[in-house]
Amino acid sequence: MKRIALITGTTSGIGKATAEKLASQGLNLIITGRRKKILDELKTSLASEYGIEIIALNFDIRKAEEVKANIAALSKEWKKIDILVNNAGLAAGLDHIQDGKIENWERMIDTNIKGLLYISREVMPLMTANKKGHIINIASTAGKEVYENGTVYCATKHAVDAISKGMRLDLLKYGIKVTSISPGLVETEFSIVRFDGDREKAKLPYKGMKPLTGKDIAEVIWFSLNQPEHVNLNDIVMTATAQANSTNVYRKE
Ligand code: NDP
Ligand code: 8X3
Repeated sequence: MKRIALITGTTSGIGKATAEKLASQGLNLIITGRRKKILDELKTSLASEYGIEIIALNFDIRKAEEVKANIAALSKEWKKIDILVNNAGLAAGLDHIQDGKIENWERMIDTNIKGLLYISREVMPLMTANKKGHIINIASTAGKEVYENGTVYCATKHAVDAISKGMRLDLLKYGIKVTSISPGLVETEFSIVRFDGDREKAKLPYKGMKPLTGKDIAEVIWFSLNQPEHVNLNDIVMTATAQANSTNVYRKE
């Protein structure tokens, strides 16, 4: 039986690279995102290139009812989800907390914390019923330390860290693995979203250094998924060679 992986946020970046990697290894996929056209194109291209079965679910992860309805509508066979990659997320803005926009805070909290919880709440009972599963939560170095102007994004990723620890405790007796992966700078659409579409500003975090790519994260996800049954990778922090932590990046002029 082919494994089934549900990956959230596959319309770009880490999620898209993960979908490509897992499809190339023959897994059947459930891919998700809000941008329907991109999602449907990815579905068609992965199905034709790798001959896998694939379902595209088009919903906003901030809406609990949409999340619930989409998972509930899966057939019995597709509900046998082996792998959940909680990837959908974003940063909005880079401001001192005293100047922060409440709408940005709500977007980040609703997506990165509440959205991750909503989809996990629907998928975890399917895994506990099968007494197997692997949840990969995409956290961040921002979940390990706080940087100036990033308080609320960092808070959401600290929450993801806590959720991973809690899932590991509560799911322990079901044999479900929980892996948290915390990347540093990865060049995706992340920065374009953070700076509200300003592509010039979005390049600045990567100036003079070679950041990680979505593919780099996908490779580590794949490695985590292929450990022997008795082995779980709990907590992986990965950065570009030029990055020591959230604030120390070596940049060539
Ligand atoms: P991208 O912006 O390239 O991708 C984000 C994905 O999340 C998109 O597919 C987007 O799909 C989806 N998404 C965002 N909001 C929603 C929503 N409300 N409902 C459904 N899907 C949503 O960024 P990355 O690939 O870089 O980010 C992926 C994850 O990695 C995030 O959790 C991010 O915090 C984390 N991360 C990123 C790092 C980086 O430097 N890039 C470093 C560390 C962690 P759509 O817009 O179609 O809905
Ligand atoms: C994304 C990486 O450094 O912008 O989580 O917070 S950073």
